[in-house]
Amino acid sequence: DDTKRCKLFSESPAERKVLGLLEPLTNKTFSVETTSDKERYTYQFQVCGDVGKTVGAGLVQIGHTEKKVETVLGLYTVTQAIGGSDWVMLIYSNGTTYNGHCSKEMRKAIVMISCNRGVEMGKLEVVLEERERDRDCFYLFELDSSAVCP
Ligand code: M6D
Repeated sequence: DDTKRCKLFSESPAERKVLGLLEPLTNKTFSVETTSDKERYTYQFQVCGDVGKTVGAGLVQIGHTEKKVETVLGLYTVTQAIGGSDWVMLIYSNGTTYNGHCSKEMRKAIVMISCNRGVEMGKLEVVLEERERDRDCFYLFELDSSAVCP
């Protein structure tokens, strides 16, 4: 079970079970490019696996400038998994710190995985980045998968 590579922020059997649902989604890099012409980024995501250059990074943001700056949005070594009847919310914390937002806290990524019986692994979508607040900022993503269906 490759979801065991995820380290839970606070280990519990119930949370482990939720995380285990995501096993069919492991060992695949999900990529999405944002099309806003002001700031264009590519996002890469894995369930409990490495993306980008930083060991432990489960979700990264890569800039489309010459330098291809890579920002860690969250580590799978600092995971939380919350499950409902037909969805799982996967949270990776301890990403690269902000310089001018969110009291310079570390970035955090939330991936909302929703039941869709029609797709084993859907497309990763960027929902938003919440950064106009003092604390608890986050990047939000969505993904459809039959893996979390009841
Ligand atoms: C950029 C991107 C944006 C983020 C911004 C924050 O590189 O990661 O998603 O909102 O950085 O800028 P500061 O200056 O707060 O680090």
